[in-house]
Formats: sequence, structure tokens, C-alpha cells
Amino acid sequence: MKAYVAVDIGASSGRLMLGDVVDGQLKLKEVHRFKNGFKNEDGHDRWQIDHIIDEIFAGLEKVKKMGYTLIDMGIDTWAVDYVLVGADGKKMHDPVSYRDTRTNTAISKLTSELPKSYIYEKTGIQFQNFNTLYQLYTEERNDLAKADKILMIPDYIGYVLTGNAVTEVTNASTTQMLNLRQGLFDKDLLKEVNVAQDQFPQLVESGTPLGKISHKWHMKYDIPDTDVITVATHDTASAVIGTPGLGDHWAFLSSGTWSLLGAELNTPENGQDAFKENYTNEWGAYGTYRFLKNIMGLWIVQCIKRELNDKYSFNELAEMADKVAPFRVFIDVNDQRFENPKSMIKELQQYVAETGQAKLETPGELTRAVYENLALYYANEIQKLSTIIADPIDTLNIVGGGSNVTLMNQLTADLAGVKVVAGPSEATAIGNLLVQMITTGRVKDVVAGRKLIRESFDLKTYQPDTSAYPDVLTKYKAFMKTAKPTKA
Ligand code: LFR
Repeated sequence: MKAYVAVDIGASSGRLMLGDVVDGQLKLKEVHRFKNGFKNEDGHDRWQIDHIIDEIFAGLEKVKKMGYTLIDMGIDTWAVDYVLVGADGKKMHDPVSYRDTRTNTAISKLTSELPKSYIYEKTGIQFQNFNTLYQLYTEERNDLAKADKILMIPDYIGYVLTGNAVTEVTNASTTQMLNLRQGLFDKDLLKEVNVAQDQFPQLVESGTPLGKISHKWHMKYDIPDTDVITVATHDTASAVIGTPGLGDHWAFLSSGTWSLLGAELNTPENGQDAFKENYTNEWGAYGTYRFLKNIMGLWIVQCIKRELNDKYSFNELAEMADKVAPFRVFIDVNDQRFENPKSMIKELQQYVAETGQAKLETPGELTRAVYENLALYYANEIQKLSTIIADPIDTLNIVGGGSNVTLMNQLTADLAGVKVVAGPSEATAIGNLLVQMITTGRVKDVVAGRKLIRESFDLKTYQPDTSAYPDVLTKYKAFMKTAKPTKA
């Protein structure tokens, strides 16, 4: 039997999903799931990349045991991080995580040499201290000089599996080193971080066949005959493809560890307003752009849950949050202090103390405060987004794990005054599978793929009730004007 497999790896977990079109419906099955995370090694937070590859093979063994002998497979992961590969074809170190503190002040250092407006005009990419540009800027010069290749995480995994090295564009754009007009790595930015053009392998579009899994390191596993297709390797790019696209003027919110809120554009928008609001133009599959804003997202709740020793499930936390009185505190969830604090709970508690607001003590109070302030952030951004792209957004398509949080979906609809369509929660794996299916002719194109999503998954609609919280957004905006973020 033949099948399609999506390998979708996020910051906290990875999984292999089997997918196919059966009787006009897209069917998905989770075959394997494993934990992911970084560990402190040699003074840096590093991803355990060999472990990830081992888990992919363990998942492929399960696929074979299910009777599939021939598969197509695509790999997507988070963005911006990379592996340095030596002349011997081996990784030089485990890759450093983007949450490592090494880049905390890198933006201000680098932009004292090259102005922000100059970098934005070239790349159209948002300023995030963890972008590859700033990571390479802080990288050991010697290591960088010795590196034969610099491979983004999914490209590295594809390289280990097949022996073929490419740089896929949806992920490469998050380096903040691609030139929007030229469609290539920008020579001035490469020079700024002491990288030669050919250290990054050839740029390829999403949907390019990469090759068969052949690496002898993994001969110990009994796996199917596997053709790897370079899909939209940035998980957010896959999630946007996997969005149902409902509404005449729709925006998307990919809600997971990060909340990525934006619109799909056919031409980039890197004018003054986009620059001022730090919106990004990440390259999408099939010539599109993900015009979006990174918002801290469920990471904050994931940290709370972990700090409570996983005593409560996400559902239980949401149930407790439901019972707490609304809008007790305002928080700038995008403050850099929440990026990787020693204790998220203490950081939140300090924040409300510093800003003279009500205390956050119980798990329900903490969780509700995060959900509400995410919803407020979304509502505020939808208005900004609508203005910048001059499009009256009427529907927000929320996909990813966060689309299951009913409280947050309704709050977002009410505060933003737009219809919310929630689901599918598996949009990233779906987008990964769709690019494979489009590449192999099983699905015609993204339009047909999105129609398939609408016909295959149970999507929930939340109508806005704008009278529910009449002046909360206005008060929040006033708070945000006075809030003093700790940003690089
Ligand atoms: C989401 C995501 C975001 C990116 C962040 C860091 O998983 O890929 O799009 O900004 O992780 O890579």
C-alpha cells in the first residue's frame, strides 16, 4: 500500500501523521508522537537533533508495520534555527535553540552597524532577536568559517535522511537574510555575518522532490521505501496552507506554541506602516507571502502547566479559567520577559505587581489572564492588520491546537468584532500533506486543497457579540501605550 506521511515537529512535541484522500475526504491518522525540547549543553539551550531523527525512524517503522511499503514524506519544523555541517558531512554541534539567551542584545548591536529600515527594506522580515541573522551574528567565528554547510532544521533532517542538501524558501525567509526583490540571499547581509553564499545550499520552492531515504546510519530500522518531498518546511507555512480560508476577507491565526496572526498576500507589504508595527513578510508556498505578527502564544500556558508539574491537563486549566471573573488584569503577552523566563508563573506575578494590578494566584486566574490577554492582543492586531493591508477583515480562521480553546475563540470574536472559524487543529500536518499531494498530482492545487479541508473537517463558527465587553479593548489599548516592554 502507498501512503503520505507528514513529519511535523514543534518546539514541545513531534509526530508522524498518515494522510490520504478517501471517498472525497482527507483522512488523517496519528502514527507516532514524541516529546521535543531543548537541554542546556555547553552553556547553551540545544535541540536534541539525533533524538528527533531516531523518533522519525521509530515512527516510520510503525508505518511499515501498518502495511505501507511505499510512502511519500514531508518534514516541517519551527523556523530560524540551523545546523552547522562540517566538511565530513556531520553536524558540528547540536543546534542552539532560538530561545537561548545568546541573541538577547544582538538586534541592537547589529542594527548599530546596519539600520533597521535598511534591513527591513531589503527583507520585509520582522525584527525578532532570534532570527537566524542575529544567531549567526553571535555564532563562534571559527565554527562558522569551518562550516561547509548551514542547514535550516528541516533541511538538515532531509539531508541526513537522503544525502541531498537544499534550502527551502518558506523557512529560509525567516532567516531575515533573503532579499525580497532578488529572491536570493542578500549579499550585504551575508557579509555582515561572515557567511559565504555557498554555505547555504541551493534555494528551492516548496513541493520539490528531495530523494529517497538512504542513510546507512539508520539501516537498523525496518522502514518503507520513502520518497522525501521538500514541503513548506516552516511549520507556519504548512499551517497556512492547511487553513480552510473561510470568509470573503479572511485572516489566519495559527495557534500553537506561538500565535501567528496575519493574512496571505500575493505581493509583499514592506512599507512604513508594516515596518513600524513589525509585521513580517515570510515567503509562502506557491508565490504567496505570510504577512503576520508573532505573538507569544500558548507557550505561556505550556510553561504554567509544566511548572505545576503537569498536575492539570490543558482542558482542566481551561475549565478552571472559565470560572474566574473576566478581565482582572492586562498583560503585554509579547513582552520579551515572557520568552524564556526561569519561572513563567513568577514572571506573570511580578508583572501584575509592578503594574499595580490584581494578584494572579490560582491556576485558573493565571490561565484566564493569559487567554484573555492573547484575545485582546489578537483583537488589537486584527484592526492594525486590516488598516495596513487595506482590507476589511471579516473572518479569522483559527487553526492549530489553540483552536480547541472555546473561551479564547469566543473572546476573540467578541473583542475583534469578526467571525471566528475554528479548526482544523491539525492544519500544519494537513498543509504538509497537501503540498505532497499537489506535487504528486493527487490534489490539483491549494484552492482544491482548502475545499477538501472544508469538506473533511468539523469547523466551529463563533459569531461576534460586540456588546459583550464594550470598553475593554479601549482600556487595553490605553494600558499598552503606557506599558514599558523589555525588548531588544
Ligand atoms: C512556530 C514558529 C514561528 C516562528 C517560531 C520560531 O512554531 O515556527 O513561525 O517564528 O516558531 O521558529
